[in-house]
Amino acid sequence: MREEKDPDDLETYLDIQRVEVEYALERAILRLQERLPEDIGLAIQHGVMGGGKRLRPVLFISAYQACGGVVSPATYDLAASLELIHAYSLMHDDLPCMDDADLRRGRLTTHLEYGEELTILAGAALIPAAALQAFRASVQLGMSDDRSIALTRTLLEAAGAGGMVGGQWLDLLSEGRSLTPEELDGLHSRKTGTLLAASLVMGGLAANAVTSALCALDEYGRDIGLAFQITDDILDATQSPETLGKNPSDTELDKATYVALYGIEKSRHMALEALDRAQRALVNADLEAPMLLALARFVVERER
Ligand code: GRG
Repeated sequence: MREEKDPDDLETYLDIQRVEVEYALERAILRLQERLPEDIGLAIQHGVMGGGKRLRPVLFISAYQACGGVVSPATYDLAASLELIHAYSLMHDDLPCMDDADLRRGRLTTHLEYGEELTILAGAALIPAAALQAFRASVQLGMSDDRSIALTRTLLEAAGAGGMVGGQWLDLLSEGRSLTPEELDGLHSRKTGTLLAASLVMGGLAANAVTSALCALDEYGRDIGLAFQITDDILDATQSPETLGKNPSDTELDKATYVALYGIEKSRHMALEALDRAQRALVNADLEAPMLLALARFVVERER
């Protein structure tokens, strides 16, 4: 007898959402490849399609559904805009002038396959492509001009100076230095937390959610961002390259991490506290979001 899968089960939900996100990513890459030389197109394909948890688009879709949205291909195009930004950040983060990484998601990094010049161009092409895709898909979904602009702005602000790029700059400055707890939180809330929180808020905006729901999603996003980063530091300190799909690098690069500042046990405890706060933010706002509750737990229980 064929085993029926329970669609409310997180694993099944993740599988289903990832397939749709990957279709949307393929559509986005094809659009880019039509306008770019073949070699840059291949570098883009390598950086975007090489596996990955697809956490940001899945968070977007879960928030969208929790706020009453009904998914369509345009919803996944919107969700995929987050992954385009995420993919560029990993491609550039792995470059020799940044973290100088040779493995990502169990494969050689994009610059080792296609060279630094093509990787820089491919990553750069993804940034405006993501913004255009977010705006175009918002219009396709019938969102008002105000909401479409707010959604695109949320994406770009999270990716920019006040978010991911600013956090990366702080990260580079922190190499070889010890940071205060406040400095460490500030660095990671910008580098990792803003894009995760933006994924949730964008999902709410796309579903026309009320302000109180948007605030709860933002709060949830910031706390799972913190839980995600602490877990990332724990995994870097405890897991093998085979499990991680990349070489652990925090010690080698002398990075300021939660593990370095607090140790493994305290870090685990802090991740669980952030998970608890994230879940309570949704419950307090009366947002019925079983998948978001489960995803918060997934963020701290993942093995890669
Ligand atoms: C402009 C040259 C230049 C560089 C900027 C913006 C930037 C490079 C880097 C951002 C820093 C960064 C890579 C943040 C994300 C850190 C992080 C925890 C990545 C791992 O995310 P996962 O676990 O990865 O979601 P998967 O592989 O599952 O997609």
